[in-house]
Amino acid sequence: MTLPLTLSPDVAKARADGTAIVALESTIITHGMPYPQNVETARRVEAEVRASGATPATIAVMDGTIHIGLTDAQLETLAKATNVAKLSRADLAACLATGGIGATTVAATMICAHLAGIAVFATGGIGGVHKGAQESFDISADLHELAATPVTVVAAGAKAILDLPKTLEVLETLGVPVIAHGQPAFPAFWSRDSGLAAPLRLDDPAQIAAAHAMRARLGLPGGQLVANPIPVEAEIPAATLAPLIAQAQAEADAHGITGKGVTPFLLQRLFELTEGNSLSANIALVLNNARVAARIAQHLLG
Ligand code: PSU
Ligand code: MN
Repeated sequence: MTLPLTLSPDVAKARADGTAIVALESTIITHGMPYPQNVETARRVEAEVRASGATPATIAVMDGTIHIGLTDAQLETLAKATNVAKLSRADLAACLATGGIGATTVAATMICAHLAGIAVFATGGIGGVHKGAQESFDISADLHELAATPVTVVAAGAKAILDLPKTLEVLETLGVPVIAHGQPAFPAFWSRDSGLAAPLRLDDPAQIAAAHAMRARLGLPGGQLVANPIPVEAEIPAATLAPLIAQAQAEADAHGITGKGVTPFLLQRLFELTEGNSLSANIALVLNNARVAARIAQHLLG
C-alpha cells in the first residue's frame, strides 16, 4: 500500500535536491484567521520560508490525499471554503477515506510532515490545556503529538487563551522539550513574556537541530517545542489582553462552546475585541517563526 501523499512540484524538487523543507499547517488558515487575511498571510509565510533558504510545504487534505505543499490555486480554494474540517490525529484517516476537505492542526500537520520525511514545522501557537480544564478536560491533542512524533515545532509558545502553567506541566509530564529561543521566559503568543520560565533555552538554530538529532539517536520518540517570542514591535502587552481573554472565555462558557469549536471561537472574539490587533500580532509572530524554522531545517541537513 502506498501512502496517500502528494508532493507539490516545489516540494518534490527540494526533496530530490536534498535541500531544507519547512512544514506549515492549514488550520491557522481555515479556522484561525478571516478571509482574505488568511490566504495573504499563508503566502507571506511561504515567501518568508523561501527568503530564509528553505522550501515551504503547507499541508492539507483534499481529494483523498495529503497534500505536502499547495499550489496557489489550492491555497485560495482552502482559504475561501466554508466546509473545511479541522483535522487532528483522530480525524485524519476518516477525512482521507471519505474524500473530504480538511485543514491540519499542529497535531495532524506533525503526523503528515513526519510521513513525508519533514522534521521541522512552523506555526503560530500550539494548542494546550484550556482554562477550566479541570472541569472540561479540554486538553489539545497537540501536546500528545509532540510526545509521539519526531517533528520540531516552532511556535510563539501556546496561545494565551490557554492555561499556560498547566500546559507547561503537561508538556513536562509527557517528556516534551520546551525550548525558549532568545530569552529565558516562555512566551505567551501575542506577548513576549508569560511570566513563566521556559524549562530550556537554546538561542542557536544549529544547537536546536543537534538536540533534535540527538533525541533520534537516543531512541526517544516525540519532537520538540521551540518557543520563539513575538518580535518586540508587534507584541500586545499581556495586561491589555488579560481582561479581553477573560471576556471571550466567559462568552464561550455561556454559549456552551466545546471541543473543536473552542479555539476558533476564542481567536475570533479576540480579533473583534482587539479591533484586529490580535490578527496583526498573529501574522508578525508566524513570519518570525517561519524564519527560525528555516534555519533549523538547514542545520538538520548536516
Ligand atoms: N495557532 C494559531 N491559530 C490557530 C491554531 C494555532 O495561531 O488557529 C490552531 C492550530 O491548528 C492548533 C489548533 O493545532 O488551533 C488547536 O486546536 P485545539 O485547541 O482544538 O486542539
Ligand atoms: Mn480542545
